Amino acid sequence: MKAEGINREFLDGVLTGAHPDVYYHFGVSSEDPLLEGLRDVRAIIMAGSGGRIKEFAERWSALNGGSEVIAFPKEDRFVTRYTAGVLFASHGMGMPSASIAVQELMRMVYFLKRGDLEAMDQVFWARVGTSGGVGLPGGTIVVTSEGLMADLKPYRLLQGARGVYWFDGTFPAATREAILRANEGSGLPIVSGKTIATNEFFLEQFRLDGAIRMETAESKQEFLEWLHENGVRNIEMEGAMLAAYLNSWGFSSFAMICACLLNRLEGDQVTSSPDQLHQFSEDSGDVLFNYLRSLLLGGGGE
Ligand code: R2B
Ligand code: URA
Repeated sequence: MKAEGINREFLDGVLTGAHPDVYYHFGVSSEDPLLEGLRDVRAIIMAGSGGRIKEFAERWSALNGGSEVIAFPKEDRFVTRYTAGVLFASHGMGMPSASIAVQELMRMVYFLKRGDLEAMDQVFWARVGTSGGVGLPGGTIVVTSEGLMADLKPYRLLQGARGVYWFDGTFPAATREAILRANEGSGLPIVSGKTIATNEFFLEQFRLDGAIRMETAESKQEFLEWLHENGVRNIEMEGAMLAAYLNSWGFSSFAMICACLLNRLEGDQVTSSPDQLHQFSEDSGDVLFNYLRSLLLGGGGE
């Protein structure tokens, strides 16, 4: 962990009881008795939609002998469940939404682990999601090596008129390799590579089917081929920020696992059938669960 990256000026006052921390978008605070049940958290799993979070929590509970599932009271922003050492939380779509979830969850981990950096570093983080494949067919699952923005530079934010805050979008190699190992023999189509996270589904992904169109068929193809030549294997909307923020605190174990819904070299619209989409989502969930089982349950079948 990197102590210097942590906002201790604010967070240590929460530990001493000088003031509470209100995780507003999750509808809980550090004074909420509900959080006492989460002290043993070992993994934080994020996904875009609340429905997926509920399914993941039920599945993990079943694998843990029907462990109690704790539901956070507020669900109008993010849906959150905790069971058997794993906190499952939705983050919505895009980096503005997901950054709120990630920052509040990081603060929560600091509180839950009482600022103990070693205990915090035992926590595994992952986002499981969907993406557009770059040269990969629908159904392929990408475990990200590095998260970048659409210009192949790392995540950054405006620092007022003074410049930009830069971040590091690398995903830890050891975690990625452990995920691949946990899935050996699963038959699932898994690759690893760089992922770009965009601020928009249409324009920054060079789609030609948005309400607004900025590119031609040629410039779109050129962009996607440039990405491919630079090792990018998929496009989504959160990964660059996720890695950036977790690296700021120096977490050593986090990953992103995304199913490709389509091959962007071949099209823009998501035309897979509901059954296919369901299968893609199941497969990326399986990749996560194969790893979670090996990490927290010592392997074993479902
Ligand atoms: C993947 O899918 C969503 C857009 O459809 C977005 O949250 C993402 O990263
Ligand atoms: N999510 C994205 O952000 N882009 C796609 O093409 C598919 C899913």
